[in-house]
Amino acid sequence: MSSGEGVAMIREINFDGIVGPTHNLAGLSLGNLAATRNAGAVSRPRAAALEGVAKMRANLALGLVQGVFMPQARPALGWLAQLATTPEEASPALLANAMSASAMWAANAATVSPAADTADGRCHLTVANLATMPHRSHEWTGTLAQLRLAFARSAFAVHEPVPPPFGDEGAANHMRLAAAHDAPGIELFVYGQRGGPYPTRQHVEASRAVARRHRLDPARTLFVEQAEAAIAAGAFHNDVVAVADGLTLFAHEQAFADRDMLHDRLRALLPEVRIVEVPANRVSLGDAISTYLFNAQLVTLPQGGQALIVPAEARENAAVWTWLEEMLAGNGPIRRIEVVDVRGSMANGGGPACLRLRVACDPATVDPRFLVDDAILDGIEQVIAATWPEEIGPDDLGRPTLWASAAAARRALLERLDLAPLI
Ligand code: SUG
Repeated sequence: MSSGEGVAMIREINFDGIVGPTHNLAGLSLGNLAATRNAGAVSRPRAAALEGVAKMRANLALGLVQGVFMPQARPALGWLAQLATTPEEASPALLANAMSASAMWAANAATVSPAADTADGRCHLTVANLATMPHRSHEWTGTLAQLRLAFARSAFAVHEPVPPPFGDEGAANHMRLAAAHDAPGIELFVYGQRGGPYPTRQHVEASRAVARRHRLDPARTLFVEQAEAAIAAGAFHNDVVAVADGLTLFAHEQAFADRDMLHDRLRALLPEVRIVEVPANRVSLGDAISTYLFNAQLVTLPQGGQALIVPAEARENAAVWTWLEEMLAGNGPIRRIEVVDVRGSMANGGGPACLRLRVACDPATVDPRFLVDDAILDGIEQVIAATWPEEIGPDDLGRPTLWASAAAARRALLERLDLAPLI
């Protein structure tokens, strides 16, 4: 698709969700071990949001194209109204579900199929219904409004969520392998069938519906079952145990229910695929999940070669870091490791890859208000530093003063970025 005259320049844009002013640790996600472990602790929304901005700056410094998504209005008044209640009258449990800043994890905003994979040559996005977790089930309306604004041009098709009960958690359960962002790829949809004691959040029928909507070539689309052991160990999304970019699949040995079949099918469809697998006897599923080794941003650098952007927790674990150093010393496709500190988000089980949605498209076709450079990030940083709450404890969630200050902080950011239509 061309943005006008001339040839379209397809780049991968990482859209990061800005950590919202109500970021808190209510422990709402069963099966997300970090979130459960930190339930009831005091959060630091301002520090967490500034960490997110620093991560975006690090991406820009690598020469990547960077975008942003805005926090959503919280408490979620419309959702509470549908439940015939208000922030003042809702039970503490319901109110916590209306106060979550979980829209920051943009990897769960939508599933994206670039134009090169779709029958009509448009880039398709299906907003995720996030139906499994109550606190996430009301995100989609705000997300849809935002995506319709950011991707309004005819180069894109933005779809409403697939209907519940078929849970869909978006790009966190989707991977793409291709020689280039503008070359036809293989799309992998990872779904859960069993999760031990935990819910499976991605239903295969949702994945199949997304693939049909996006008009993908069935011959180049794979539906892959996630391993029950991985979900039971805390991999509530596939992107906690696997990530793909270009021709590289980086995954834990125990990520998939039938690893051998997946490897065979991939090699048959894409002989040049590079499978970088971390064996369980080097890094256990437990270590992989507690460090978020695989919740890394695997990116192709403009000068060529791939970099893996890992959370600081990966450097602090001897087994994980030793494995990464050995990988770098070898002859694999990943030539560089970058470390970012997103501890505030990690406390809720959201690593570097959770915070971003990848969209491969011509940046000229995106609403420019959603694209950032260092100067725009300076402005975002100023608003966060001046208006985001410093701390939120469990008792604060019910305070009208917090609802008012969070609303004012969000409004200040939207006005700063000329995004008042989203208010
Ligand atoms: O859905 N945490 C999120 C983390 C999402 C991570 N995203 C990806 N893996 N792509 C979740 O479990 C915790 C919020 C709370 O408990 O308040 C939370 O929703």
